Amino acid sequence: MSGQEGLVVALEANRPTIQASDGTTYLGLLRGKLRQTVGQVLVGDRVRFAPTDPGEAVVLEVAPRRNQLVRPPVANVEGMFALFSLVSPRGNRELLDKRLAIAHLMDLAAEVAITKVDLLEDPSPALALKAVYERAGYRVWLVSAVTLSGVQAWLEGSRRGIWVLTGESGVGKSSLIRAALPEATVESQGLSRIGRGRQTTRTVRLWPFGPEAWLADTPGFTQLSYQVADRRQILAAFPEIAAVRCRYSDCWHLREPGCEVQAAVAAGQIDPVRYRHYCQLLDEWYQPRR
Ligand SMILES: Nc1nc2c(ncn2[C@@H]2O[C@H](COP(=O)(O)OP(=O)(O)OP(=O)(O)O)[C@@H](O)[C@H]2O)c(=O)[nH]1
Ligand SMILES: [Mg+2]
Ligand SMILES: [Zn+2]
Repeated sequence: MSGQEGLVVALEANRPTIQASDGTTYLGLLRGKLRQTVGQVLVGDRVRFAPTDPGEAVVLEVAPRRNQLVRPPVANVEGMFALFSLVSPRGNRELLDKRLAIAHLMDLAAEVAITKVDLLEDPSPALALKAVYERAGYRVWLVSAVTLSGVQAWLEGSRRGIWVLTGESGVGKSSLIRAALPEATVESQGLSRIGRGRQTTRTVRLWPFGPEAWLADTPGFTQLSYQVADRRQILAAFPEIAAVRCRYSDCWHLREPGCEVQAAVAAGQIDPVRYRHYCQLLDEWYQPRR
C-alpha cells in the first residue's frame, strides 16, 4: 500500500497528530470508511498516511495493536513507570502494587521511580523502599524534577517502545517529563494550563526519550482493577513471592501451616506490605469463569 508510516503522538478533538520517521508532524484525518472499521485512532497507533495539504494528512491504515490501555487510552504500550512519592502528597503503596501487578498481567515491562526526593530530609525511607522493590525484581530510580538528581541516570536506562508514566495525580509525572525533556516544556504547559489553576494533565501525548523510545504523559492512570480467571496469575504478578519454593506445590501462601512464604515474611525476607497486597488481590481480582 502507498503512503508513509507514522506514529500517532497526540489526539485532540479526535484528530490525530502523526509524526513521520523524519520528525515531520501532520494533523491527520480519519475518513468515515476507516473509522467504521477501526473505530477510533489512539495515541500510540502506527499508521500509514498520505499527506494532503501542507501539514495535513489522511490516514490510510491503522496497524494492528499489540495492546490497548483503556484509561489512559494508549495503544502499543511496552512498559510502565510506576511513580511513587513519599511526601507531598504521600503515595499509597496499595495503588503502587496494583499498578505493578497490572503491568505484569498486561505483559508490560515495569520500573519504579520514587519522585520528589529533594523534599526528603532523611533519605533512608526512600532507600528502604528502593530495596523492597529491587528485591521484587524491579529497577528503581530515585529522582527529583527540581534538583534533577537521578534524572539523567533514569533516562539512560535504554528502553524501546512506548512507556507510560503512571501514578496518582500530583506525583510528578509531567514535571519529570519536563525535567528530562526540556523540549517538552512549552507544549505540555500549554496543554495543561489553559484556564485552570492546577496543571492536571488532560490529554495523552507522546514524547521521544531515546531512539525508538517514547514517553506518554497521561492523566492519572485510573484503571486499577483487573479480573483474572486463574489465581496463579496473581501469584506470578508478585515475582518475589512466586520465586519462593514452598513445600506444597499448590500452596496459595495464605494460612497454610508450614508455608515457606509465610515464614519468609516473618523472617523479613519478603516485605509484609507487598505480601498483604498479594493476599488482598488474590481475593479482589479473582473472578471464576462461570
Ligand atoms: N519539590 C518537588 N516538587 C515536585 C517534584 N515533581 C513535581 N513536583 C511538584 O508537584 C506538583 C505536581 O506535579 P505534576 O508534575 O503536575 O504531577 P502529575 O503527576 O503530572 O499530576 P497530574 O497531571 O494531575 O496527574 C507540582 O506542583 C510540581 O511542581 C519534585 O521532584 N520535587
Ligand atoms: Mg500531569
Ligand atoms: Zn506457601
